[in-house]
Amino acid sequence: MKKLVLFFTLLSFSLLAQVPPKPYGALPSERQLQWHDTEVYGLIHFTPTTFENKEWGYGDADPKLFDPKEFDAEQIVLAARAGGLRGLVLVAKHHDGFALWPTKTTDYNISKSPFRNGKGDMVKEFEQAARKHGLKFGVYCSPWDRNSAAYGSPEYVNIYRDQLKELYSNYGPLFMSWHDGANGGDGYYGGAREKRSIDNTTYYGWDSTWTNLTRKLQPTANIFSDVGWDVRWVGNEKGIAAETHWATFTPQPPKGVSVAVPGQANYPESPEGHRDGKFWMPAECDVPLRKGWFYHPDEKPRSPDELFDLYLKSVGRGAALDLGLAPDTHGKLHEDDVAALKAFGDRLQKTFATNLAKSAFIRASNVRGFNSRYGTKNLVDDNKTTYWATDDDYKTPDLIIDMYQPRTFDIITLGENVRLGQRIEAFAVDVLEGENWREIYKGTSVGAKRVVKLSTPATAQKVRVRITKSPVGMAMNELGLYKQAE
Ligand code: FUL
Ligand code: CA
Repeated sequence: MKKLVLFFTLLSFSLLAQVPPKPYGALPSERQLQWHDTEVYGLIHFTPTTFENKEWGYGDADPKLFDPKEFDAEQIVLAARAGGLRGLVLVAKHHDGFALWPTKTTDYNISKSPFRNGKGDMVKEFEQAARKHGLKFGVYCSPWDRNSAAYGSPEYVNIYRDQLKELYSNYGPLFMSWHDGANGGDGYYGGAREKRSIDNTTYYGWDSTWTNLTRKLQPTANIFSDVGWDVRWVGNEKGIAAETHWATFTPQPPKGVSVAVPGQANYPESPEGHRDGKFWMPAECDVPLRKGWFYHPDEKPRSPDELFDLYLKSVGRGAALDLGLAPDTHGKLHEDDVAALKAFGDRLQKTFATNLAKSAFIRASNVRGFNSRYGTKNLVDDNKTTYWATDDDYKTPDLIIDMYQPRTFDIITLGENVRLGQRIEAFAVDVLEGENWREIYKGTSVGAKRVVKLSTPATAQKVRVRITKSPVGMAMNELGLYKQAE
């Protein structure tokens, strides 16, 4: 009898150890998980506005102006790839209303330009070049249209939806459908040259557009706007998320409005998001490589140092970096931009080439059910689906990383298996000096990825990571110690 009890006790114990941790809070969809893996991508602005040297085209530029004689989608895609970018979102139509594809919805499109003798489709060229070189592809189609005579009327909303339909139907699976929040003002409007304002809480009917078109025709496309649905705007165009970044968010409608709609988000809360927010809606940090979104000859690209810093403040906070790329009037990226991207990409690659934790012995204060399936080896196997987990009631564990000899590092990466939600609220890192642990960093949220940069490099044989606050047990899939490359 006693033996039987022991047998069943052991059996239930080992079965329990097989059970994965319960998910916590709002969870990402499969499409959002794919987006998290993209990390750094680009946003391309190129229309007649480039040839006018403006930031916002008025909508009256002669299509004949659009004549990029040396246009080369592959040159742009390869420069982006060298920069470590894994996707490209093309502005297929900006506020000026000029469509880069031969659309049936408006005459104001690429077929009226000298580009490829009016036979060109730039969306197609970008799409094919991106896919050829392994980058994901997405589109931005501006709802505000300063060319359209119909802008402001219900008819225009149908035109806009037909434009999306074309973009969703002819360019393969998209990873993003990007929707900006610029909402009316003055423009050409078919020659009326006047100011038109719309009520952005009702005019575009986003709910129906996204439900009936985007989700149906492009189920893989992450819908981006200042209030999601899949990815939220970070609330600034500096490319920076808050140091504490929650991937969860509850878009708050402004005072007097009952629903949160694009262009109406409560921006001050966007960089940080909401702990225990209702939806998984991580931030995208968008920022142009130069000063403007469009190419201007007198501006310069950001330095590799600045770009690396932006990476730390976006991807390194569990968000993503969307870098604006601006082809010049030849139809290529300027050589300065190509060089800046290459230096940034090299810096990323060299910095993250050697994870010092990989050849270390990592001891956890707790492993779920003593089960090696949840062991610490999962932290350094470059596989996001495997993870170190703790018992449910073990919420503040620590990890000791023994590198067998003193090593110098200044970057620490942590990652959570976000399929099980965003769990960690605070953590700290120590190094062993003689007999004593010295704290070298204290941080908050982790999420899909956390990249900590120490202000001064640390040298130690043993490093300790302490989870200091979490409502549930751990599910961590990544741990890294690196030395930043110069
Ligand atoms: C904004 C636009 O007004 C800018 O021109 C640019 O396209 C930026 C990415 O989005 O809403
Ligand atoms: Ca792993």
